[in-house]
Amino acid sequence: MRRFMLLCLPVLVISLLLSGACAKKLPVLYIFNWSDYIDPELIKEFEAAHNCRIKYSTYDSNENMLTKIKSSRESFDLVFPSGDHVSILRTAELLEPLDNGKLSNFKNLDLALLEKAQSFDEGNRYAIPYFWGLTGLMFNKRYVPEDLVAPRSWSILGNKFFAEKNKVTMLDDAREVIGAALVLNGFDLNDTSEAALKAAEKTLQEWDANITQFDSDSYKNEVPDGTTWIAQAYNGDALQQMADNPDLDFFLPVEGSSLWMDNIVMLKSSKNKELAYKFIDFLLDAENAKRNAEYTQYATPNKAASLLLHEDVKSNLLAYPPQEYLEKCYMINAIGEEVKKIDALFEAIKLN
Ligand code: SPD
Repeated sequence: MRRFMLLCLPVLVISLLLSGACAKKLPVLYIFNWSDYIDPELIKEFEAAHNCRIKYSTYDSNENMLTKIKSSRESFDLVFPSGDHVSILRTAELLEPLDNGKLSNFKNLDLALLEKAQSFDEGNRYAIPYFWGLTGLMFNKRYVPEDLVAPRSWSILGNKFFAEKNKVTMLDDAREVIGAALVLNGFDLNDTSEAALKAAEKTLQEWDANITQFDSDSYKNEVPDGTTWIAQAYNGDALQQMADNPDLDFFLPVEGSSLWMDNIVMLKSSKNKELAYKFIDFLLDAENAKRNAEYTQYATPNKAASLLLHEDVKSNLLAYPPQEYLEKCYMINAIGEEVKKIDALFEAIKLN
């Protein structure tokens, strides 16, 4: 027996070494996306189908994503910025122009939405629309009385009911926070005129008396567990929580809101462009895009997928609001150097 073991040992060592070498050889795709923004099963299926590994990291704001991409030595293949940040990344020459001819499922995208995407990506050269959405207010019905939310207005954020309670949060997103105050005051959320920002500042000072924190992730747990009673929230994230918790609700404020489109972009520094194209095409497949939209609860720009959506998903007005509501919303545009005024106001409010 001992002799047999001794004979087998070298064979065992060699095969272990070989299997290690093979595992090391698996191609790796580095993906950097918003948190809770993909069906994890799709990642596993892509890895199995393409015999590769996906190294998946997440962020909770465009600003954090940009800082990490610019400062980190880690390099990503695919990133999922909002429209305004597609322009910023492109101007910084960080994006690879895409050859849409390599994407057999590109044809599934809604032409009207591709047209809209041209406001931040002329000629649809760098960005593939991923999901679109709106921002509103998510609340816990156990703590916020119905008569208080009944007007369905942004102004609830300044209501005296919340004074000294530490129960209100807003997103850690300058464009969304200042944007909400601008929209409440009847301005376009891309307006950086003195009059617009003065009005927004006054409103934000009133809200700030109630606001505990600016954070784009924790509300997803804190509104359900009652740590926070009302939070500015992205619609799909709120719908994910509402799916299994009847105490939660969400509304799109009557004054209007932000409207954004997040996109898949390939970084120029990507080391695995062919595999990255395969992953984009996999996400654009009608059935995969349908599953992804039903999992994340965000609105899909994939027309073929939207035809397959479950009726309850398709008819949800919080994800797919009627045209008359969309007309009251503003796309967050890249506004160049003007954004510094918005950032400065946001920093001042946060420091208050
Ligand atoms: N959990 C996914 C959140 C995606 C939000 N993206 C849009 C941000 C626009 N300011």
